[in-house]
Amino acid sequence: KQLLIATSNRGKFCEFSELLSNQVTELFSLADFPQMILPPETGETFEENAIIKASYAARETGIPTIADDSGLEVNYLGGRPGVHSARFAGEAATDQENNKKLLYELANINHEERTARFSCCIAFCSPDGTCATFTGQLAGSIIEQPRGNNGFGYDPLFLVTGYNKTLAELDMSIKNRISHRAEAFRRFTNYLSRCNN
Ligand code: ITT
Repeated sequence: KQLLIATSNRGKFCEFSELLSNQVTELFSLADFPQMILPPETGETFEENAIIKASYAARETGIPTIADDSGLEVNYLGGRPGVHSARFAGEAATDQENNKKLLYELANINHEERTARFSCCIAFCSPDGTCATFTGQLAGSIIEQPRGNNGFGYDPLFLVTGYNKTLAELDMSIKNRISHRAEAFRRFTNYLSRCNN
């Protein structure tokens, strides 16, 4: 079985490799197809964008593909940055710049009003264009100073509900049990095992 993980985000790719580590799958990444450029993410939902990425890559390569569209939804900000999480502070923004903008937008907002969630949608598409999607969420809140060095993106600012730690303070093995991406991935593997039986 072959599977392409269509993401140019290294943090996501590491998490998927770990999640897929005990599957008997020949894994491909976008590095195996350097000439391919994913289309712009013009969708308004995580699901639309995940399908845009996965269906394009599957059709171009002939390999069944998963793509992940994910982001942070902050209640006080009406769900922003949402689908714009990767580019919150601008087109080529770094994780640090995005985190800085988030702290700026939440300056002087008290702890109870800083609730947020991570959302993930994984699209699994075949070269013939058929797709299935799987979602996951993780509840938490945004702290005032970054904490921890693991993970990527907004992890250092995201205090996980029920843990006294940010996602960047948790080991990848724990993040990969509880995260939005892990939940969507579990639903994807359940689907695969139903299809194969
Ligand atoms: P690809 O489209 O190539 O997969 P991307 O980073 O552009 O990479 P998205 O458009 O889905 O992907 O944006 C997701 C952004 O949401 C990501 O860049 C982070 O800022 C944030 N994000 C998603 N999952 C996260 C996680 O587990 N931890 C921290 N931040 C996360």
